[in-house]
Amino acid sequence: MATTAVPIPQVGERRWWHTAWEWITTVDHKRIGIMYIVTAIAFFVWGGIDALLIRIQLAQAENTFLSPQVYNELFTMHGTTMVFLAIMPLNAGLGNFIIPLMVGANDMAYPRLNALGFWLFLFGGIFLNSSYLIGHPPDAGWFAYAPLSANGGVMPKTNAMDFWVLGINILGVSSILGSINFIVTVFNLRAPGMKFNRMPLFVWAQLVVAFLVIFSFPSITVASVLLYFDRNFGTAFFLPERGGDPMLWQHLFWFFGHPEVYILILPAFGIISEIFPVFSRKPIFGYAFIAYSSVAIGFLGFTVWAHHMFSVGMGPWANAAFSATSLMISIPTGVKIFNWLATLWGGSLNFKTPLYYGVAFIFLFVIGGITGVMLALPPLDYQTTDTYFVVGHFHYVLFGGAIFAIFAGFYYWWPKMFGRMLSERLGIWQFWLMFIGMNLTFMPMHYLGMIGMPRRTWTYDSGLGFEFWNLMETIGALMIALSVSIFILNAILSRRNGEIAGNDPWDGHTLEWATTSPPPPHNFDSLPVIRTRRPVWDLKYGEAQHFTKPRDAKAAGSTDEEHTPPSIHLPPPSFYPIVLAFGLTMAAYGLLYSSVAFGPSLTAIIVGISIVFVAIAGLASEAARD
Ligand code: HEM
Ligand SMILES: [Cu+2]
Repeated sequence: MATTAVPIPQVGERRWWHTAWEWITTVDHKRIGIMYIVTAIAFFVWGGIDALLIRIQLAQAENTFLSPQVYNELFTMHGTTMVFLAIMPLNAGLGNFIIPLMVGANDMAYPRLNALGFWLFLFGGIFLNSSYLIGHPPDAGWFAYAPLSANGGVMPKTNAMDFWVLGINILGVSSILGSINFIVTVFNLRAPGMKFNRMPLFVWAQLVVAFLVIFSFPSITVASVLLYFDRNFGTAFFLPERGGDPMLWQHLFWFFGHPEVYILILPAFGIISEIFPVFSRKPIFGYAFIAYSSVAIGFLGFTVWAHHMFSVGMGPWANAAFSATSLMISIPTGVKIFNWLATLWGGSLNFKTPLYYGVAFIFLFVIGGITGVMLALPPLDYQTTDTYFVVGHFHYVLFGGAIFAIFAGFYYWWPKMFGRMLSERLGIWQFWLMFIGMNLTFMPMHYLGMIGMPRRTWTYDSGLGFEFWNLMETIGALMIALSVSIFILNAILSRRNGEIAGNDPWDGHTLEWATTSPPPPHNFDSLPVIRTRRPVWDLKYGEAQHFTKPRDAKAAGSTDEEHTPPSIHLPPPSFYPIVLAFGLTMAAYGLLYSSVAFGPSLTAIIVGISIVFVAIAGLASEAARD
């Protein structure tokens, strides 16, 4: 069995298909991480185009730019794309690249499972979006409320929501596999000396997220399979006219849906907890409180789901109980905010792009958190549910929270991933455009919601006082689009001729800064001794000192002297993960058309599942040779 990676052909004889084949069969967590991130950025742009179309439609009263049906499709695909194809895989991509480096491992625990997770994500995303070309895009919202989604005689029957059901399940398998991998990696592959209470806070956050995925996704899997049965096999789980109960859908969906919002935001908390200490040149304040409050949020996150259902008539006792648990979540969240502020307090702040995004994150996330607490009060929720107030709330947490932290993470880790810096100048431009654009887009939504503008309707009458702020929101959305374009430009320019980063451009604390940028396939030649939470800082300054003058970044922590690479066992590349993902997706297409063309569908299902089994056998036999 191979002990190092496949020999890389000499530069002259490399063809593009060599490179493509290497990426298709790669099991290296760093390449998989990059593929996750690049794919997710593409979907982020796609979901952003959906949003721009929605905003153009709403820019004026009584606009007819989009039809009601297309409007429904766009807001459904926008939400589904942003949640499942943008933020989740962006977090998974950063986690994939950074976690093994942070814990001092050579790779993830199950490298081929890792590749499978990526290919399932890519194919699941293509599957969902192929609905534009060969069917009808899902149109019942990202929450797919029954009975609407079950076609209970309300809508003409199309396969739109079957695309949603099957796509979500492919993506669910991907997320669960990825989470198992994160958990095993963090439990088993930490470097000697890295106890749990020395583990970086980003790793803590991702660990909690992995558990949330494993415990919450089964709920949506069950719900969506039952929905598929209602839609295709005449069952009656959610259809009242057949004796079913649409509230059952809401319970099952939100039992997944609320933990899901923490799946989206906890990695952001982790990113901020890494960036603040480095850019204030201090240890993190309240390490244990930040780590354990993530765990507390994870637990409490499973007790609040029905705060999305206050107005469906659960009764005062249930509403009171779910209101109380929801309010409790603000305690561990507030604990984090105070610790972050205390980390910045008195620090010697190094105001670079990651810190800009980080500080903005605090500001915006607190606004979203406060409107969340407001919505957790049933009397206020009665007034504002299904209005734009709610849309304002969740965009402050998702855009101001998750997306701002992800951009902070990009500017922070990009040099590690690609060996070159992103431009500070373009970064600051991008930041201000995004910050102003984001507030211009989402702040007026609170006001519009308060004066009665409903969400999920394709247009509004003139003379209700909605016109001015809707137009401003559309202008804000265009600013965000410009800002994202600047980021993409920045990324391309950095690849071409960005400043060479060096191993440790930010004077970092954690292990990823102890290796080269980008790291070699086996990650580390040697690891520093881990006696504290800041092993790389200790290496540079000794354990006692907390404040020192910033040193010349280029000279920092260089471990890249000439050496012969040690013989480290690296897993061989494998073709089977992509084959397995392909087979499963083919079976999903079969299930999609089972009610219109039974014969061909059955064939696709049988062939698809057979491919899955062949791939599993292939993976198993590879392991035997290993
Ligand atoms: C203090 C913490 C929070 C509380 C108490 C809270 C409370 C609520 C409540 C009561 C609703 C339902 C409003 C309605 O539909 O009438 C809601 C909606 C929502 N929240 Fe939060 N929230 C909190 C934090 C978050 C975070 C951190 C995120 C995401 C990162 C988030 C994302 C959402 C989303 C996406 C919705 C809308 C779901 C939909 O209808 O499609 N919330 N929140
Ligand atoms: Cu919730």
